[in-house]
Amino acid sequence: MKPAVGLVGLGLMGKPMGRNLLKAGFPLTVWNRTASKADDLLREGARWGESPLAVAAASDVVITIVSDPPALEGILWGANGVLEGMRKGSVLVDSSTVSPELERRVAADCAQRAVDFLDAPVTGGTWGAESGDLVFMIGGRQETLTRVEPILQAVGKRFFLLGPNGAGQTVKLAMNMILALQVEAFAEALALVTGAGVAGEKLVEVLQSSMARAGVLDVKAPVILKGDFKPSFPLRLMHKDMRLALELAKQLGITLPAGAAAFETYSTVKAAAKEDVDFSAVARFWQKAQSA
Ligand code: NA7
Repeated sequence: MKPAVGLVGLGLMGKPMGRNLLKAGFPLTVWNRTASKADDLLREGARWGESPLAVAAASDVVITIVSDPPALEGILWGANGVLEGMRKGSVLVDSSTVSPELERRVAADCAQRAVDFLDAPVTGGTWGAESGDLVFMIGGRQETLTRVEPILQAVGKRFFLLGPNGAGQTVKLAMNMILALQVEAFAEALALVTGAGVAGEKLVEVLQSSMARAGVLDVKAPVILKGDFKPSFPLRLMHKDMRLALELAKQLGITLPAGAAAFETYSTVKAAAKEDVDFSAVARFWQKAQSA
């Protein structure tokens, strides 16, 4: 019989992950703060857990994927939280992007309860979540990964075990800093080229045929050229990840000058945004500068 899986957090990433777990035939219990976001999955065969605790109590393996550190602390340690409900010998997999330090606290609490824990943030965006092609960056023990890999195979294709708990988040924060800088670099170059009277499409054509090509720009360059910033990877989440990366650098006594400068730009665009936008909306910074 397939292990019972619990899923807490049905946002842009969590919901398609839930759908793929159901398609792969895992018995699935779900909880989300906004209950209506579970409706589709319940129709597709998931069971509703009355609380994060109830989800954990019904599951052999619990996956959590919520926005940020306060959200994760709330669902784990708040009233009727996940940790209180975890069975001895079960596994908690957290795929939220949070700080490595928070994940080490989660790991310590799990160890007290004889629960195994992996920090396992993902990359691949909503496309990867929908197609089941997410890439996992994992901190924890190999034997724990071996136990849960058949489940994670339903939502992801590559699983990188990077070190002890916290290592998954460390690499994830570094990865998102690279993505933020690549998109920002493109937005600056676009301002330069279009400001000089050359079409942005020409830049993209050359860029993506050159050594400077970036996979993320296959997706983000077209939306930037169209000015269509419907959130796929929301700016508020990228901003949170850059903040966490800079905080980690500070704790380590490392300076990240390009990251810090990009964070200023993302912060300005985020403060000016009236709606939830994609992180590629950072290009608005230069669009505004040019039209001023
Ligand atoms: P979304 O689409 O913003 O979804 C965020 C999820 O987190 C969603 O289920 C939220 O519930 C939940 N959330 C947010 N705050 C809370 C609190 N305080 N308590 C309980 N649940 C909460 O994000 P994504 O799915 O794109 O990303 C999820 C993570 O993966 C994030 O760390 C990314 O950086 C990577 P809601 O539906 O709003 O009630």
